[in-house]
Amino acid sequence: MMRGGKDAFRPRPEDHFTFGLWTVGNPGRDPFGEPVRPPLSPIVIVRKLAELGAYGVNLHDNDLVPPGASASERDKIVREFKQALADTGMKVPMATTNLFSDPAFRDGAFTSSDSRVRAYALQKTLAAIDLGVELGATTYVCWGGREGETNAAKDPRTALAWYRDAINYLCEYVRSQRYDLRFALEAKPNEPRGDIFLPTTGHMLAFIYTLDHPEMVGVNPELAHERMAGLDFSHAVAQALEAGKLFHIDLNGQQVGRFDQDLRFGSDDPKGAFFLVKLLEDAKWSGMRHFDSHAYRTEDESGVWDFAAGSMRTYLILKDKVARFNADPEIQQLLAELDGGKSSARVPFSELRNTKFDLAALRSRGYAYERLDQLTMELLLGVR
Ligand code: GCO
Ligand code: MN
Ligand code: MN
Repeated sequence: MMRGGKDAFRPRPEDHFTFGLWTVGNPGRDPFGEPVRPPLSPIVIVRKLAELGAYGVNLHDNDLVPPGASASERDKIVREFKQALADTGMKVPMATTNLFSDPAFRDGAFTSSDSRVRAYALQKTLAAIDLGVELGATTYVCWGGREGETNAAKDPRTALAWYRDAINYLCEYVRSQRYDLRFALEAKPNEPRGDIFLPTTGHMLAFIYTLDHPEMVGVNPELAHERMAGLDFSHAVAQALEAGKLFHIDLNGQQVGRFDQDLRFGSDDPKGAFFLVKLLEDAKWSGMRHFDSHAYRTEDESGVWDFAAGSMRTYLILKDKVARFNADPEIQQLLAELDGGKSSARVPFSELRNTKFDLAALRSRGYAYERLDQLTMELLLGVR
């Protein structure tokens, strides 16, 4: 449906927009500078995002419970956080573990050369799974931010086997607890210095089918991560959708060939963002539209909320453009004219062997993609 009226692009919980506590909570620290914003408490984040029309928040264990908190401190924090969720109707659909901040993970977590670190990473993840499930999460993201720092130390095959053992162990834990939880593996090609094992969504998909319980594991593709590798994000997401493996998605903005920028969704490459929204909406994907991005370092708190509101608004504007694209007679006419015959996929080999093709016609035809693309651009630029 195309939207009209003055609240046309106002987000609502049914739109399934979520933010990480770490995204709006990002204080603006970067490799060259200190934080520029004071920390925001998880409760303030929940209340403000609810006001803006989000569906929920996602979190790493330590976004909510600081490392080293005692059991009673943990329980108090969780109780107060749950109260904020109940007061606002906000949900926690996804949870994850911080396996990258602690210096213990300097050689990775599931692929650290030190088996004690690998065991500690699993112990931390079991506790974080319990926390996520307690908050209602049904998706658990695994992102290996520090897996793969240097090749001198280990055979990558060994590291991948450790990685596999870890995910298998976690699946076994979830089964033993009878949790309603699925894993979503998030690929990223590299950090500023280190490479990361399983660098793209395609690598993750191949890896999943080597696990003990592939049915419990899907992917969490991130726009910025595929773009960093110079890839077309929609193609990665389409492959995941087709395989029934799109369990979650991280939306943001990113220029090709840079380290991750985590820009506001659609603020870079709006055309790519449009085709992504088109893919998700045409597929009627029912999952969460999660924004894994943060405000410019120039911003104060009000700029952070402008960033959050803008992320959702841009998605809804693009969704409206998708409806216009799908209803545009000229665009639809061009699409309808594309195919000139029947597919050979199922015809008997003998029939295909004897088919006569008008090769002169096939060789000389034009596809009118210039017109189609220009019409798409005019629609996006607001003159159509
Ligand atoms: C990054 C990642 C993270 C993960 C998050 C959830 O580049 O820093 O995208 O933001 O998504 O840790 O696992
Ligand atoms: Mn990222
Ligand atoms: Mn991410």
